[in-house]
Amino acid sequence: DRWRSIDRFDFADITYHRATDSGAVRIAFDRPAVRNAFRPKTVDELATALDHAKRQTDVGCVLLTGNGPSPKDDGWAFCSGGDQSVRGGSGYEYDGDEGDSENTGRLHILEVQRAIRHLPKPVVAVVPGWAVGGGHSLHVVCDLTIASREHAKFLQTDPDVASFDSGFGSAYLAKQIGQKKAREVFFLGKTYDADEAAEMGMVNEAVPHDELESTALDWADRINGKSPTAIRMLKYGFNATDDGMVGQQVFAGEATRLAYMTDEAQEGREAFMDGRDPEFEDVPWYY
Ligand code: 1HA
Repeated sequence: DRWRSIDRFDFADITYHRATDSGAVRIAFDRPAVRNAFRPKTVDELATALDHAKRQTDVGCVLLTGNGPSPKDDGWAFCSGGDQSVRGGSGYEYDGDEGDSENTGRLHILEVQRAIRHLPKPVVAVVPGWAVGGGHSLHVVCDLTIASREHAKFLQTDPDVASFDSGFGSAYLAKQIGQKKAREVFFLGKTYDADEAAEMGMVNEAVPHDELESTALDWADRINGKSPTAIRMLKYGFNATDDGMVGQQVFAGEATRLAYMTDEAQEGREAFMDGRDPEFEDVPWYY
């Protein structure tokens, strides 16, 4: 088998695997009976797994997918968005003692979107079935999307259930497929298959269902063969133009990291520690 389970977290709503022979991890929604809808606990687990994946310096790619098929009807899903059965007056609510003591409704899938956006390595949405509502928006924010030709279906139901992702889910989607198409996705709520979604530009490739996971792993292998610094700077460069000052901050942070690796930076630090003036005379003013 090409995957081993990462068991240390004891997740209930997701599964988390590490590739046995490459720097890829696989995070999967594991609520197939409800088309992999997320409840607050699911979102917490997703955030934990993404944070762990971020910190693995030998992991260069995250695959985000949905387990299936459903035990009820064999249906496949990536994710059907927020679990409507736990939606309360101000967001999605924990069902027990977990989470906040006040149990205010949560919309923290948006924090996960930002985690994906800022993750210093590509995240690939691997879509085996339905990508709907907040699940659709998650695939949109991922760096790449690969989808099952037979089973993947893309649908925006947000306005049907009186919800709206006016951030990445719609505005960033418009950057991918154009304004008219993005407004069609939200205002008409049509369902698109994988080939149509690829034609529109929100899916990179539609592949036979049987080859979905192996192709995704091949993509992860390709990414892992490239320069980590170059991939990271490219991802943040792609983001920066749409992310305002935060995009600049993230990109600049990586520039700072590179600068810290120079003799010049070492001299700055050492001079301070030695209590003397820094000697930058030998540093060229590059042009
Ligand atoms: O927009 C946001 C946000 C915006 C800003 C900030 C935060 C946000 C957070 C979340 C969201 C949203 O995600 S809003 C959009 C919520 N999602 C939906 O409106 C999708 C609802 N589901 C469907 O439209 C359909 O179920 C489906 C197109 C995904 C699949 O249809 P299908 O194949 O006909 O299956 P279906 O029979 O409808 O569903 C299978 C089972 O899964 C059903 O349960 P059962 O009758 O077997 O007991 C169904 O109720 C359940 N299910 C599916 N989706 C959800 C769900 N249960 C709870 N929540 C769901 N989202």
